[in-house]
Amino acid sequence: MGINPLIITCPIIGAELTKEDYPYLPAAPEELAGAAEDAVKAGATIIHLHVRDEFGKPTQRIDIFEKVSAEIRSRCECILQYSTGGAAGTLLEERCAPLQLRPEMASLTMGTINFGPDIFENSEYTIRSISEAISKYRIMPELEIFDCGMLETLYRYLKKGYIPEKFHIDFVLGVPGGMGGVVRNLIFLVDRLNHGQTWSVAGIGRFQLPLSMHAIAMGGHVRVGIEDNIYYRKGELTKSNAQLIERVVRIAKEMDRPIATLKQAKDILGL
Ligand code: KMH
Ligand code: ZN
Repeated sequence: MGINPLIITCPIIGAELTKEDYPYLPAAPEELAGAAEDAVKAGATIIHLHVRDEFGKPTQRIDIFEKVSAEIRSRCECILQYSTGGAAGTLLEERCAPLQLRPEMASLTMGTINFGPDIFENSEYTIRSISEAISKYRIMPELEIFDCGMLETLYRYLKKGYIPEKFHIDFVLGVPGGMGGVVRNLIFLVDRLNHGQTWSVAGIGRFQLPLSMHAIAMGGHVRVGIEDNIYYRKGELTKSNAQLIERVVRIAKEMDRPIATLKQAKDILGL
């Protein structure tokens, strides 16, 4: 097998964390840009982006996405992937709003799940609406798969033409309410891919490291950052997104998976 560079996506903040949960949380535009720059320096090529308002609350405001994106792009080169999930309960129109800024990628979740104590609503209407906005602005979707039913939904919707033909898949495993983060679940899901899609895994909490290691071994890609996991090891908070990425980079290099350059990542994803 030839070289298969590893694409690392970094979800630098997410919508759920607070400074109480995680004291090093980057939230202001300059802090988010700094976190993205450090993540890219450590090896990430895709930045999965949520933003916060002046009060630290998750928001889908276009002006803030614009400001943070400009700040990131002035500091480093990367693929920006906007969240269309927002926080659980964010209205559909707000979830789509930042897409008009035309990032290279955007997330799109393939079904409704319990998300901890909340409901992350993604009805057929919601998915089709976000998918239409993504297509309108010629953005590459990353389809977020939280359980095997969402993969079935993807195949049904592909047949119906609800989802663009080109996409990247991200398996999100270990969310309370979604499929668990054990390795056999990842193997089961990857076995069910039948379109030769590129895929990554986002292991939540303690599953981040073992699932990353398995994805590296299986030829997939990884999502590593504090939106999904704030611990470096049990009982020890990570200092930063970059610290989590640096460990995965060390492991990947030992396993003959060089870290993808920006150009390689774009080629692999077909951007
Ligand atoms: N914050 C979660 C409810 C995404 O970014 O598209 C949804 C989420 C997924 O984070
Ligand atoms: Zn997200």
